[in-house]
Amino acid sequence: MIEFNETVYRDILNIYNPENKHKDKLNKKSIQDVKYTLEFLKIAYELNKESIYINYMSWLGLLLENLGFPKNSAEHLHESLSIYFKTKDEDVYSFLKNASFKGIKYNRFKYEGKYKEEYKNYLSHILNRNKPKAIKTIMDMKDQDIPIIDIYTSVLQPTMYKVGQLWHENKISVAMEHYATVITQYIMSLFYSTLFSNTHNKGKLISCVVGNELHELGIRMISDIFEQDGWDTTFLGSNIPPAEVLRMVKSIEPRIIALSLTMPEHLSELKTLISDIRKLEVTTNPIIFVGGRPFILDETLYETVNADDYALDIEDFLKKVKQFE
Ligand code: B12
Repeated sequence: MIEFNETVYRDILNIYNPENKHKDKLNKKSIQDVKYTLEFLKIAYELNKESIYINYMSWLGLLLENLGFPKNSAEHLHESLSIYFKTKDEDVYSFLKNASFKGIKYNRFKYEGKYKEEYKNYLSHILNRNKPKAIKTIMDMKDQDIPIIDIYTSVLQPTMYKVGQLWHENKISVAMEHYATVITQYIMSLFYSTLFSNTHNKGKLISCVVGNELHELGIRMISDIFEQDGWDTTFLGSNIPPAEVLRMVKSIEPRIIALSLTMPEHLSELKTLISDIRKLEVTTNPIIFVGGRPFILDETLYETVNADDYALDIEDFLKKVKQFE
C-alpha cells in the first residue's frame, strides 16, 4: 500500500520540472497532474493492472500536448516517477518498469455509423448552443419511428464521445461538456412516455453508478432500454452510498445488477461493493454486470473486480443477458 501527500507530489514535481521552482502558473496544474497520476498509479498498482496506468498515461500525454506542454511530457513524468520510486519503493518501481507505454498512441474518437448525418447535425447544434435545433434533430428521428436504441447508440452516445474528445483536445470547456449532458438528458426524458409504457415480463434489474463518480448517462441509457425491453428497472443514479445500494438489492431482489464506472479511481469501491453484495442473502442470486470506459479499454478488468461479466454497450449487454431472461 502506498500513501501519498503534498511532500511526495512536490518531490516528484522537482524531479519532473526542476527549473520551475513552483513559481509559474503552470505549477499548480503540474502539481494536480502529479496528484492525479499518482492516484491512477495507486489503483493500477493495488489491482495489479498495468493497463489502467498505461491507458491513463497515453491519455495524459495527449492532454498535456493539447495544453501546450512539450510532446513527450507524459513519458518524462513516467521517468520522473521511476526515479522517485527507485529509492522509495522497490515494488512500485518494478511495476512502473513493466508498465511501459512508449509508442502507445491514444485513439482519437471517430464515428462512421449509420446515422452519421443526424450525429453531425446534433453535435453541431450542441456546439452552437442551438437547443431547439438539437432537440428537433432527435424528434425528427423519433417521428420517423427510428428505434430509441438506435437514437441512443448512433447519435447521442457518439456525440458525447466526440464532446469528450473535443474537451481533451482543449477545444471546448468543461461547461460545454455539462451543457451537452444537460441537453442530452432532457432529450432522453422526452422518450419516457414511450419507454415506460411496456409490461415487465423479464425480471428485475437494479442499476447505478459507483462511488462519487459523476458520469451517469451511459447507465441511464442502459436502464431506459432495458425498461423498454420488458425489464422492471430501478435506476439509482449517481452518488448513492454503498449501504443504500445494498439495502435496495436486499429489498428488491433483482435478477441483474448493473454497476457503471468511468473513472478508474473508483475501482476499489466497485470491488468492495461487489464483494458486499455477494455477502447478502438474496434468493434470486443476482448476476453482477459491470461496464463503462475502463471495461471497454480492458476486457479482463471485470475479473479483477470479481464481477460476473461486463458489456461494451447497450446492444452487447442486451445480447449477454438473453440467457438470463
Ligand atoms: C459528459 C462527461 C462528463 C460530465 C458527466 C455528466 C453526467 N451527469 O453524466 C461531467 C462534466 C460532470 C464530467 C466530469 C469529468 N470528466 Co468527463 N466526460 C464526459 C463525456 C464527454 C461523456 C460521457 C458520456 O456521457 N458518454 C456517453 C455514454 C452513453 O457512454 P458510456 O458512459 O461509455 O456508456 C456506455 C458504455 O460504456 C456502457 N456502459 C456504461 N456503464 C455500464 C454499466 C454496465 C453494467 C454495462 C454492462 C455497460 C455499461 O454502455 C453505455 C451505453 O452504451 C466523456 C467522454 C467519453 N468518452 O465518454 C468524458 C470523460 C469520461 N471525462 C473525463 C474527465 C477527465 C472528466 C473530469 C476528471 C474532468 C472534466 N472533463 O470535467 C471530470 C470528473 C468527474 C467525476 N468525478 O466523475 C475523461 C476521462 C479520461 C480518463 N482518463 O479516464 C473523458 C473520457 C473525456 C476525455 N476524452 O478526456 N464528464
